[in-house]
Parts: sequence; C-alpha cells; structure tokens
Amino acid sequence: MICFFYHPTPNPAKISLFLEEAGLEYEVVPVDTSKGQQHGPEFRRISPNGKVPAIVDLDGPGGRSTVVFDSTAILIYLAEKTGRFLGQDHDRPQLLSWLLFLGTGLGPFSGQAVHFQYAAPAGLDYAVNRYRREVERHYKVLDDHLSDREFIVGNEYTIADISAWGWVDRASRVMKGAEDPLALYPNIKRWFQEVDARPAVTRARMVASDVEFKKVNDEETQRALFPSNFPPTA
Ligand SMILES: N[C@@H](CCC(=O)N[C@@H](CS)C(=O)NCC(=O)O)C(=O)O
Repeated sequence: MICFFYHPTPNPAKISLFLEEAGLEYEVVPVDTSKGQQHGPEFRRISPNGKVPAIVDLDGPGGRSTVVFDSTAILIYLAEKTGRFLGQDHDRPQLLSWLLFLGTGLGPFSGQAVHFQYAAPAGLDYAVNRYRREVERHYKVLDDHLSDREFIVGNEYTIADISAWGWVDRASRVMKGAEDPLALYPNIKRWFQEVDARPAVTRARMVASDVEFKKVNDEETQRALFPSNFPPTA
C-alpha cells in the first residue's frame, strides 16, 4: 500500500498518472498547500522540502516502510519497483537525461512563469519575459526532439512521458493569454493528445476529486505559498 501525499497541482498529477497506469494500491492523503499543511512537522518528516508530491510505501525495500519525495524521484522509484514504464535498458541514459530536463528545466521554469504572471506584483516585466521565454525554449527543445518519434524515450511510453504530461497539461496557464499555447509546437501537441487520450489520464484527473481544497487566496495562503514575501519566522 502506498500513501500518496497530494494536492491538485502539476507535480503530484504525474504521480496520480503513474499510480493509475500501474494499477498500484494507494490511498490519497490530501495536503492543502493553500492552508500551509506542507509546513507542518508531520509532513516535513516525510517531505523535508515541504512540497508535494511525496509517498510512503508501506512495502518498500526489504518489506519496510519507506518515504520518497520529489515527483521525479517517485517516478523512478515506482518504475523500478514495478518494472513498468522504464523503457529498454539500453535507453536508460536517455530516460535519465529527459527526466532531468523535465524535472529541473521545463517544470521549474513553467512554475516560475505561472508565479510571475499570476502571483507576483505587476510590472516585473523582466522576470515575466525571462520565464516565459525559458518555457518557450524548453518547449522548442522538446518539440524538436519529438519531431521524429512517438514518445520521448525509445519507442515506448515511459515515465518521461508521464513526467512531461504533468506540466504540458497546464500549457494554457503557463502561456498566459495564448489562444493556442502549443500552436508553435506541433510535435508536442500531437504527443500530448496521444498521452492525454490514455484511459489512466481520465482516472488520474479524478484523484481526490471528492476533496474540497482551499481556493481562496487570502493572507494564510500567501504566507503558506510565498513565505519569502514575509519576515522570517524564528
Ligand atoms: N521538484 C519538486 C517540486 C514540487 C513542487 O513544487 N510542488 C508544488 C506543487 S506542484 C508545491 O508543493 N507547492 C507548495 C509550496 O511550494 O509551498 C517535484 O518535482 O516534486
């Protein structure tokens, strides 16, 4: 059994998709990051970085309970545990390369683009431009890569596709104001449509749909999500 610490945001969504693809038994533990639940001592013991997703696998290595945090680490851990969506052995260097490209590039730049376009004070044109342009650059790298292949690594659907789906699914938010955010990236568009049509995606979108997560963006939420905007606490 896997306890899945979840909030309906792009990085946890990757894990929803893996769990549904693999048919693993899991229980969702909601972490309402808008209420600051990611900063509580109990959750910090599981996810020291105070971010979702994280998992506790009650049947980890040696039959012991184990903790994994960070979406890329969780994808690799679960893929190795189940032997699913790892691709071919000879493609492993490519798998690791693309996972890191997504986990340290496309994802974080998308997150910062969202932050500066929606949450930061108006007028920070330099930051908006930098992060939007970096997202566009990462999209172009991925689009070029997908120009002659169906999936990101080898000839099959892997955790690299699962990882990329999490943030590309939010392209319309990341590319604020764009009528068709993937118009310039036809290979990503074709790839995304194929991944998004998988039955597991429909199930992944339903994860915790019965949980009422906080939507109001008040001071509690601001302090929880953007603590650097407030004086340091002891
Ligand atoms: N590198 C981490 C990033 C995780 C991350 O940024 N999670 C966001 C949700 S998508 C979060 O927990 N935000 C709450 C906060 O920053 O306090 C991963 O891939 O899991």
